[in-house]
Amino acid sequence: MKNILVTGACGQIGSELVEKLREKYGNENVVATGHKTPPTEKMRKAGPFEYIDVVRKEEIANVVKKYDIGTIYHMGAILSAVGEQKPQLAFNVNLIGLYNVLKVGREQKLERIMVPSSIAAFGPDTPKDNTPNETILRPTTMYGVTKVAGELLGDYYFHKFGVDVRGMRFPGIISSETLPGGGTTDYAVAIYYEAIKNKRYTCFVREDTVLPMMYMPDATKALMDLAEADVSKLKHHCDFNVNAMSFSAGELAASIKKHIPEFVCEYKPDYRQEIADSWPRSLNDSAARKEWGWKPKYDLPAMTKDMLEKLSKKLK
Ligand code: AKB
Repeated sequence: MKNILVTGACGQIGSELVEKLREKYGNENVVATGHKTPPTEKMRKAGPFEYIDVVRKEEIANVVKKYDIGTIYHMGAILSAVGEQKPQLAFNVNLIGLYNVLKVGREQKLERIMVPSSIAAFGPDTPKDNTPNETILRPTTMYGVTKVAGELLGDYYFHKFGVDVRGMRFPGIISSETLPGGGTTDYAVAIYYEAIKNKRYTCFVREDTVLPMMYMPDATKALMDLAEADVSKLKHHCDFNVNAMSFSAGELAASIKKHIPEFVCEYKPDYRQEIADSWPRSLNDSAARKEWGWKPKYDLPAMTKDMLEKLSKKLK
């Protein structure tokens, strides 16, 4: 088997994905790459690390050649909230960056490219509950626009050039290891940190805002399972809905309060409310379940218990 490269390896999903991939395929066989954020001591010591800017195609091409890469997990991206403030940056990183990865994939005949999409591919006209896999894709954020275009580009490369590109539409991802940066669903991570540190949190979306979410162990498993799925069973490629749990900000606060009774959450919606309101509340993921056996493990109570245990130790 050829080696694996992860872009965005110092980001929220990338950092945990690198660990899981190294556990499974061996430390030396998984090359972590980042743009500006330096890797943790642990990541750098465990295996190879390189800096690349995905906007520069030759930087990706050189690292792919140097390490005899067969699979890229392309996790480097600008998220929704930052994307609204810096649309040109989001366009460059998310779209030009992806296009470069796909071009390198074609030129160097990579075995597989994994590219996450997002619930941000949907928009205010999309059905909000049990959102079908095939539905209206009219996002109202730059991030969402790049995600729809990314899904289409990936499918185009699969059908036109035979590059095996795969991906799923991730909901908000919650993890105890690395903080997300610049997303609309970041409140669902910050709330746990603040509950432990200060017993208070001011949430930037309304109490009744319901969004789909997923715990990180399910997210890394989804990526690795889809990467290993039998291609002959896949009817979809870059646009699988994956559902895990849905809850309102108020329900999230209540689940924390069960463990920390003195915890108080206030709600002061800001510009991110409009973004959250444009996204679905839950997804129909029957295609992912049928085509590659997707099945999440964590619900809200199980996630809250695990998050609070892990963060209490970490923040001691
Ligand atoms: C964001 O909030 O921008 C991301 C996402 C849902 O893709 N977490």
